[in-house]
Amino acid sequence: MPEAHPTTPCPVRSAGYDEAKDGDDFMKLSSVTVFYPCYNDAGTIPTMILRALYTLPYITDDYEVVVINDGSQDDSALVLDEMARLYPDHLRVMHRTQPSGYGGVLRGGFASARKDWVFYTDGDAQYDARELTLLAEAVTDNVDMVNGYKIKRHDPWHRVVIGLAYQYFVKLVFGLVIRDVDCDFRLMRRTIFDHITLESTTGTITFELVKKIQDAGYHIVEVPVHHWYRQYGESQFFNFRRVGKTLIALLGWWWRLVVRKEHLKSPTPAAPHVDEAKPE
Ligand SMILES: Nc1nc2c(ncn2[C@@H]2O[C@H](COP(=O)(O)OP(=O)(O)O)[C@@H](O)[C@H]2O)c(=O)[nH]1
Ligand SMILES: [Mg+2]
Repeated sequence: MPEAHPTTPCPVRSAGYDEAKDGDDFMKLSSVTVFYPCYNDAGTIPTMILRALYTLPYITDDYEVVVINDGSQDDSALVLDEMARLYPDHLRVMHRTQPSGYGGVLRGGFASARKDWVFYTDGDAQYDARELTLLAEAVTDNVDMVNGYKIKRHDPWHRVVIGLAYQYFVKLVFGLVIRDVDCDFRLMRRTIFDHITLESTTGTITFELVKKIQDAGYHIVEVPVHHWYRQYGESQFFNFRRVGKTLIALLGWWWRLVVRKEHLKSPTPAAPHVDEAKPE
């Protein structure tokens, strides 16, 4: 019997949820964009949105939720339009008629974020959006990114084994310092995206993102998060065709990021800054 999502008590309540609201030492974040990519996630995306909407006030007073639907074939479009009608003040939904892939959608989400911090996780609810409070609690003045790592992966056993091999392989190939590059549960300063340029249109975006952020010298911290079995739909990523394509793409990225270090050669765009008073 697969281990289901927790029901009660809410895991976040006992692990930071109330403290985030009441604790003396928790500093709310200035503003946060929660972003979800959605591809055939109609069965889970409303819960993901609702959990973001009622978790966010504990960690910030200024927030938005953004969802990009990448041409889903299920009823995600209908469900999302209804959610946007119900929450016009805090939810923005975009529909892509020309699918741009997982990487393309993440890049779109980062580009459209309007707040100081950007959090994203997948729309399939394998992560618990309420645990965003745990990431927020790890933020200090000199932290630029808080990355989750899976306490335990809840996927079919062969997927767990291959996932572990992939995780260590990618870490080794790219010299990554974080333990779980495959954990799509991340909170980042939005200004990071003024300095790094992402190109992936596929799942390779995860290691491209982490490698470029690491090499740009940003301070990354990690916190443990839960990971649950899929409750709706099927894993889209895990099939031989996609895994094969990812491995080939990985070689190309190794050449570009590790051998040629292209991302370190191109000049970094200057940081946007508040206009300084000019001498008359
Ligand atoms: N745009 C786009 N998003 C995808 C595609 N495949 C998966 N996704 C998104 O990526 C998320 C994670 O995919 P999933 O198949 O669960 O990957 P896994 O968690 O690694 O097994 C899903 O919730 C989808 O929103 C795709 O082909 N295109
Ligand atoms: Mg998944």
